[in-house]
Amino acid sequence: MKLFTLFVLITILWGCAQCSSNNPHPLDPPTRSEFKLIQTIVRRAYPSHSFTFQYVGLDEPDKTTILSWLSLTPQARIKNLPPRQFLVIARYQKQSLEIIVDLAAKSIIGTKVYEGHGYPMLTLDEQYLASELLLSYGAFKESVRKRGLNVSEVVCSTFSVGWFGEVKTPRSLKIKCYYTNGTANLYARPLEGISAVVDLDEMRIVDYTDRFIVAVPKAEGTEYRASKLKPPFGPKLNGIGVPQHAGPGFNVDGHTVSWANWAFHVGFDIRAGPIISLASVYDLEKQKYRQVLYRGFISELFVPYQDPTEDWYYQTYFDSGEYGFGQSASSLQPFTDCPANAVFLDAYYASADGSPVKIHNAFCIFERHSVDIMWRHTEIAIPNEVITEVRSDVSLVVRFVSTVGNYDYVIDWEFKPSGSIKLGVGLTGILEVKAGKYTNTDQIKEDIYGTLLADNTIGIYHDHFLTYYLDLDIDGEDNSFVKTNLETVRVKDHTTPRKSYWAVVSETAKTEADARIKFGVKPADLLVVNPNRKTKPGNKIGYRLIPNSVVHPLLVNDDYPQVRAAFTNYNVWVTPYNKSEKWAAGSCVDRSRGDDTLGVWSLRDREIENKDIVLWYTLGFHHVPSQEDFPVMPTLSGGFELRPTNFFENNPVLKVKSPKPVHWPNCTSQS
Ligand SMILES: *[C@@H]1O[C@H](CO)[C@@H](O)[C@H](O)[C@H]1NC(C)=O
Ligand SMILES: *[C@@H]1O[C@H](CO)[C@@H](O)[C@H](O)[C@H]1NC(C)=O
Ligand SMILES: *[C@@H]1O[C@H](CO)[C@@H](O)[C@H](O)[C@H]1NC(C)=O
Ligand SMILES: *[C@@H]1O[C@H](CO)[C@@H](O)[C@H](O)[C@H]1NC(C)=O
Ligand SMILES: [Cu+2]
Repeated sequence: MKLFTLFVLITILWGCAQCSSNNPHPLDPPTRSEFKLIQTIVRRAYPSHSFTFQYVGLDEPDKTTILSWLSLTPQARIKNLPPRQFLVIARYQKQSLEIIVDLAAKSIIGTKVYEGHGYPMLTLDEQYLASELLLSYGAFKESVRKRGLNVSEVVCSTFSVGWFGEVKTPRSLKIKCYYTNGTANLYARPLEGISAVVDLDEMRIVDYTDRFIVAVPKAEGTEYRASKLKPPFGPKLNGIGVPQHAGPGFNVDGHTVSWANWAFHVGFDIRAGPIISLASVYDLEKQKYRQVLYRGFISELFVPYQDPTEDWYYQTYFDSGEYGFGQSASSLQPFTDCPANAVFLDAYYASADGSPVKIHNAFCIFERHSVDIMWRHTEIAIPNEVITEVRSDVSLVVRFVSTVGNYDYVIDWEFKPSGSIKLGVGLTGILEVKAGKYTNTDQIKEDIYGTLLADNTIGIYHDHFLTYYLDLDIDGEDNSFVKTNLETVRVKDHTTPRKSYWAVVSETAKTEADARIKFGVKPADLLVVNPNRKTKPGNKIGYRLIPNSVVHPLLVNDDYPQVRAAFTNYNVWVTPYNKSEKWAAGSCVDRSRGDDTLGVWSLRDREIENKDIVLWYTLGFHHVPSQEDFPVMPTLSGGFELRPTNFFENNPVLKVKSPKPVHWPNCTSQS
């Protein structure tokens, strides 16, 4: 496959040449040199070693500033870049500080002590330090010895502790440990019965108990590394490549991507991960780009486990607010995570001491030749003629993978020439399991809160909720949210034999209360429309939400984790745009009490009609583990679609210029 390899290389080189840009964008994430400057400025004010950077991110300019900057000519944009300001959230002297740094002024322009409940995101550094503490802790070494194990084969992990009504909530983490001997699948071999609590501000163990012993599950059958697995191997799969002789069909200028009829900006945040901004689609008829999405990102991921016993009840994670979904990014692997025709982008975040850390290949961008049909029709009714018109679909995907401990989340933003944006979520990785005494379901007479997956191995039931922040600006900021319910109507005059039909009953949400939606049995179309713009036939132009993985939380509303995750109580919420309402679980989520969530803000019941509004959408999965999920889980996919609805005057891909057939170069496969 020599020839093929050659033009893949050309593709990759071409891609990288586009990665650096002289056209900075006000929504660009902090660069490596900006991180260094922020570090220097903040360190000057706080030279103490006990000062830690928990979060550093762009404090993005106001929307009006961005929109007026966008209206400038490209030359004027360079000269008039809005001031680069950044938010630093720090821990210092047992307080959480919110510091605003202005780079033009080379100084701190605001400092606030956070007075609310909860703590900022955990740094990787402090999690690592905390996880190491037990290994030299006498009582723990004794516990390991008692279990007949060797402490040199033990690794530990840190777990957020949540909030369960405590009045005092010191900043702390729980530690769980695993046995690695004979496997890389450490999550499969937990040391059950031991619990330890670390005070993070003091970085010491403040509680340790060893209550019971259960043998660690065996290593056999837990391995997932190809190099360690034993024959037989299979199924055998055939390879395929996508030759793109002319390189990718998209352009990446810094963080701005343009492709086919789309243009958008790809940002990165240590907490949110990918942020897509200013997505606009070219309208062939109007001969201009039209605004669709001002800003979209995953605001929070809530993962509550369903085992209420002592060692597990607290496991109710907020993967964004506690762990940092961006900080947990994995470097994407060419040819497997992303196809041969992908272009990669790196990302940076600040470590606990403020230094920039690079995540190599944090994003990949590629054209997906899905072999799906964009549209088609065969007409045989016309005499002496058969008409067949088919267009094959191609889309552009921005992919990102976040590995939060045991789980891997594959996040796709897919842009389609038809104007749709499809948001994909894939769950894979390794289950969190509990060690038990059982080897067969026949032996089980109690609730084990999970599925027996293998000898002594219980996959605990849990959920994954992902809450998306979607600031849609359909042809401008002032939008409305419209519910169109489909209602069954009984026919009253009996002029035909039909007894019923369904009709569309539309309702525009006036305030936030009208826009809290739980998907149920009743079908409804949910639209964000621009009530000030209509199509020629008079329909309001809009985009609609097509849900796919719909679930509702099953915990009671007054259970502590659910109070903290009240934003999952509805699948859809709409709020008026407010720059400071970004994080559905609140600004400081670790040990939060649920008093700063989307659920609380929405109680103000603000007006949302013909206003700049934000749509919040929660998708989810109830995960009842099955044996196929062990020892590593085949990807479980979900997602949703934002689809133009009376946005265009007609099919926007009617006149699409389809890709020409590309013939495979003459080469013989060696495999
Ligand atoms: C524990 O593991 C270490 C390193 O693998 C080894 O040197 C040591 O002999 C082991 N101890 C026991 C008691 O097996
Ligand atoms: C490690 O695993 C091997 C077999 O995989 C076993 O023979 C050995 O005793 C184990 N060592 C410890 C310290 O658990
Ligand atoms: C914006 O949101 C914050 C947090 O909910 C709130 O304190 C503030 O009053 C809001 N601003 C406006 C103008 O509503
Ligand atoms: C590829 O192979 C075909 C059939 O063997 C041959 O006719 C053609 O000339 C070859 N093309 C190139 C570029 O080598
Ligand atoms: Cu799961």
